[in-house]
Amino acid sequence: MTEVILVQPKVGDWDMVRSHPSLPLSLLTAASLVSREFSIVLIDMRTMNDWKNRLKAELDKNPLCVGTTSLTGRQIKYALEISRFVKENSNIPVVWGGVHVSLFPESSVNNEYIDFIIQGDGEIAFLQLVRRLKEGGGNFENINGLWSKHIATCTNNKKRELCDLDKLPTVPYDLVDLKYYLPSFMGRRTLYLETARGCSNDCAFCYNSVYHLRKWRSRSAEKVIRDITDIVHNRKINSFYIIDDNFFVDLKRARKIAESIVDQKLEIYWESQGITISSALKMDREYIRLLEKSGLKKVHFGVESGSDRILKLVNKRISIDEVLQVNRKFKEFDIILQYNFMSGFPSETVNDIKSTVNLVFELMRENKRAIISPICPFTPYPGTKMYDDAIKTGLRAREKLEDWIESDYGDTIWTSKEKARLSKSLFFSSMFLDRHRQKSMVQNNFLKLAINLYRPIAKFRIKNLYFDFMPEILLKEKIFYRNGRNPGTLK
Ligand code: B12
Ligand code: SF4
Repeated sequence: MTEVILVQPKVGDWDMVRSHPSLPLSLLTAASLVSREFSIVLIDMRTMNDWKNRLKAELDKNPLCVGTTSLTGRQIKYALEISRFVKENSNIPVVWGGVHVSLFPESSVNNEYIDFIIQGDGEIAFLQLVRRLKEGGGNFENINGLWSKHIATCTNNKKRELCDLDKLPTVPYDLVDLKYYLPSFMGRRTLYLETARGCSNDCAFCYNSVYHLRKWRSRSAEKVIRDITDIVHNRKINSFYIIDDNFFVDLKRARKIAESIVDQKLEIYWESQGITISSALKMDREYIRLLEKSGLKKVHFGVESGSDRILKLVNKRISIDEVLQVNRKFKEFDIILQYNFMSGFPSETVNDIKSTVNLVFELMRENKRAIISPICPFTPYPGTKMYDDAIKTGLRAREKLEDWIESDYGDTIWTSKEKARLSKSLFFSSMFLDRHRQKSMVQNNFLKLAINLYRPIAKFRIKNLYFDFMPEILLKEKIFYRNGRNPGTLK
């Protein structure tokens, strides 16, 4: 008997270049409590070509609900495709969670294919909802974080809770066959792992202010180490990608985790998605040596801009000088530093963008392990200070759920045409800037060769901000979307 169906939508471009898709961690984590009481089937659009047949077969068993997830951007298109399919083939309620609908619960729940939205942390609210659906009777009151268009008054529902991560069980990995989901990192199959949520910093563009209400919560070092040890011993996985937005907030906790990895001779590789320049400045050589010894291979810094004026504007609370200090400090360690930048901030000038480009090349020159993510066009997300500012200065707000499909990697609707073009071209060229990043991510040999051949052209374009004639963008669209349809467009 299937009581709950979860369907993982495609993400977008990255589905096509990675060795393996990322773990459906949002759905798995949301289901960590539900899975202890109800039987769940997880269907993945990315790995199952026959997902529609499978979904239809499960719908025929008359489950309590179907759940799916949402990042802002193209994932919405695929989540809508799933939801429409459910509605065309059954009367089963559709539940959405994830970052996007948490930012826009009200406009999203009005979509014809969606019945419920769970805003923010999913674990407790999802369990409560599934229990109520099982009871029948249509009472959905007092479920914190639940939005529904079926109930007129659900005021209490809008207060949402932030879970205590130590009270949650480990992720129900057995709902999937892990072998499909371990992207390759430095030759090792890698598991995505969450150890903390949120961030207490105050960057004016960041979703954290509204999504995690500017609070940082973590699983204790003991629980994290127990999770890791269990996975290493029982699942034979020896590489971890810690997806926390800010792993190093509590340096003592991070130290304990690193020490335990060393003491227990786990011999893992690990990578941290979230570290701030301020945390890195506080680390001394002995601390970084310990991290290196524990198998830390890569960290991701959000630097955002090479212009101190822009850093101030976005309340980043770091300076270019500090970024360079950290870059030099890590030089002697075998740890890759991946820097993230954006372009297209309000009031940003071409000179500011040049400063970003100069910093990018300086970082790579000074530390041979420094690499750069594609320079993303800035997107103002609701709830952030910069969204409110953008609205005041003429942002055309996107109203419906579908309006957001085209927005990942380049929501430039709020800026001038010339600036939008510059940001998008810079983004495209900067995808090819880094040799090391592609080496560990891209598996397709034809793609690898094409990228290597194009790299010198990309470098020339970025250094000179020369983007006048770019047939390569059309070529990319052709290669990626052979059916000629932009994946961001709903049929
Ligand atoms: C892994 C990851 C990815 C994976 C895919 C993830 C996926 N969901 O399919 C990959 C690498 C492919 C990816 C790509 C992108 N990502 Co990404 N990614 C992440 C990352 C690091 C972790 C996501 C995760 O698993 N979190 C852990 C889970 C447990 O948390 P959660 O999703 O919030 O889920 C909870 C609730 O939302 C809820 N919930 C979620 N789904 C559901 C469903 C149901 C039914 C229910 C009841 C509840 C529920 O319950 C969960 C547990 O409480 C986050 C940063 C972060 N720390 O979260 C960024 C993040 C989600 N990505 C982000 C972005 C911007 C992108 C990109 C668009 C661009 C980019 N620059 O990277 C691309 C998309 C590219 C494309 N279109 O091709 C932003 C999202 C902003 C937004 N508004 O959507 C984030 C938050 C990073 C950031 N700091 O800005 N990403
Ligand atoms: S430090 Fe990173 S996660 Fe924290 S608020 Fe700033 S951008 Fe967001």
